[in-house]
Amino acid sequence: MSAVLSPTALSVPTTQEIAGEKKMLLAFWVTGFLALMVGIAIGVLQSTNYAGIDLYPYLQPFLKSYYQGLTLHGVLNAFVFTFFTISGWLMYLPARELKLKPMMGLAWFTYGLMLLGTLMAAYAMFDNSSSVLYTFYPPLEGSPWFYLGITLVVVASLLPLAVVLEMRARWKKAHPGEPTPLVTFMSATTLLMWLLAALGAAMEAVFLLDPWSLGLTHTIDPLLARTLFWWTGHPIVYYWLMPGYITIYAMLPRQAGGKLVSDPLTRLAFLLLLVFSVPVGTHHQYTDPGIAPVIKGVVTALTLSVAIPSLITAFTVALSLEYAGRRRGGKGLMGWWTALPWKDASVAAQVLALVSFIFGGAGGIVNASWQLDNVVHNTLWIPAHFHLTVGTMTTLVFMGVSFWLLPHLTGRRLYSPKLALASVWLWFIGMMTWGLGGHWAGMDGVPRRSWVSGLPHDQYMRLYGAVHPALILVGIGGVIAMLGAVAFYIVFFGTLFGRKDAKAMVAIPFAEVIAGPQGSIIVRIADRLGFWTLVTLIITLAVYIPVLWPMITHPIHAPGFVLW
Ligand code: HAS
Ligand code: HEM
Ligand code: CU
Repeated sequence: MSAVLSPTALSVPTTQEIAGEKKMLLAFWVTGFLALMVGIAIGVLQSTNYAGIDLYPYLQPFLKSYYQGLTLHGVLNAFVFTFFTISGWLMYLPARELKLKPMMGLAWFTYGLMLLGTLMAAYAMFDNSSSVLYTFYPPLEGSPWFYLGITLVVVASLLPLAVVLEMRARWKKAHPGEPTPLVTFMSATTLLMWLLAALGAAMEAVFLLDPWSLGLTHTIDPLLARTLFWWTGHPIVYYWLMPGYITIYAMLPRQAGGKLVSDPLTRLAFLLLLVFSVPVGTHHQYTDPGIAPVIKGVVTALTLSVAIPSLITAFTVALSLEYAGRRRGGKGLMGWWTALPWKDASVAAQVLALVSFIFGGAGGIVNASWQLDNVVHNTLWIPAHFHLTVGTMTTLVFMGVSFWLLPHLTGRRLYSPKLALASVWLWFIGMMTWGLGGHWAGMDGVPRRSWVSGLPHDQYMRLYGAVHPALILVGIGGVIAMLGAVAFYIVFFGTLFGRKDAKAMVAIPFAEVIAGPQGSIIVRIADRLGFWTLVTLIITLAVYIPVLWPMITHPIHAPGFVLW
């Protein structure tokens, strides 16, 4: 061990300082989950819509149209919930792992800026001036509050990178030659990936959307805007996934009663996610004109590569869980599976999220395959795919994390562990049912983003009667998941406002590893984060310059539309 602790380089935070850090994460976590609560309440209206039940006439004047609701649902769930929880999580965990004090001023500034941006965008969505959906494709035109608000949220989400890199640098100084501790490594790679990912949306916002919505420019280029959006819009899904993988790799094995099998393989998965996530955004544009077929072919291959780190994850995590189950006395081929601590709601949430992700990931591989995507693009298959990924793999994992994190942060006991467990199963069953119905209906051509229940009933049945059973499943699944959410929020608030209990103060369940980082070449290579960020930037530019060049040299000038 080469570590010579230099007291000037490392000052361990005091109990009082740790209490301040807990308050910081709690603020991020609670704000994120409040946004999710509103988002989920609207989600159920969308699943009943597909089942043929139109609830919007009863919601006047709060939600003027299906599309206002859908914009709120997408933005609050996919952006606000994720950005808040992830930002707090990725700053807090390295601080605890490294036993260092983060730059708290910057952490709170991140929170304030993100909140300001959220309030601006929320105002523009609630006043129905910006029902442009969460992809905000121009030439649909929302208000400047919306675009400026989203811009601030994205800028704020980049600041935690500085907080994490600063702590890592301080730690490295005191531990020369040692690899970055695992959770800090995972947090830093996630945020470095996100830095490169966010460049696309940042360019779209600053050069196209913000000046256009402010009236400084009068037309917009929809194709260029979409392309820049998807530069960010694909890798954002790994920004949602990787923070969940941190708990799956680094905590779940211990919660389940075992150990993580391999530290180097974990780092390899994160390194591959860093390098392959960013350059593949145009797989959302297989049907768009103006992008050369050869590029779409290259992007197909690159997209299939980005599934590899998740396949590594599937095997590494399954082995870690098997190890845990066998330690708990599980025998035979699958005895380890039933021996897992299924009564622990936090474990059940994460394992069930992994099960749903097998289907979410398989659907992703279908989408990635250029020809197959033509069958499912813009159908209900796509939302079904991402309710198993971000809607379950991210959301259910973070719900599960809440069950130990809230007691850890507040010193209050988890309110009703039984109800917590029920909420997990209801969410899983609900989402799997909606996922099944949505994939099925999508294959039969039911479009996404369609207010189908607004049609006269005979017309709805003429168009979609043949797939009505699938659409009923979408409706039923949505209602079951919403019941899960109700149970979850009772536990969430019950814990937040519950009684203090000294025994409730659980420690972060960092897992031990079987194969550690010592002597591993992968670990040594992966730790050169600056180098890998540069490699990723070069690959991204190599893919995007040929995509963007014809668009920049042949601009489109479209006027804006307001369709609502
Ligand atoms: Fe995706 C569209 C391709 C993963 C989210 N995706 C979307 C959209 C969203 C989204 C939001 O190529 C829609 C955007 C919109 O509104 O238009 N996606 C992929 C591929 C993957 C993938 C190849 N997606 C995700 C993740 C998301 C997400 C993760 C959020 C968190 N996706 C696409 C494509 C489109 C797309 C196209 C555009 C389609 C179109 O036409 O518009 C891969 O990363 C998936 C790899 C995953 C796996 C699964 C590994 C399994 C694991 C679980 C193991 C289980 C265990 C439990 C250990 C290969 C890790 C033990 C259990 C036992 C039984 C033993
Ligand atoms: C879209 C239902 C939770 C993110 C949809 C759609 C339905 C739905 C039916 C498709 C709407 C359409 O294409 O017309 C639900 C239900 C939920 C739920 C019933 C829970 C009870 C979530 C969660 C997330 C999420 C937890 C993410 C964290 C999204 C996004 C869209 C969407 C990003 C796409 C919006 C768009 O196309 O503009 N939801 N959802 N949903 N959902 Fe959910
Ligand atoms: Cu994608």
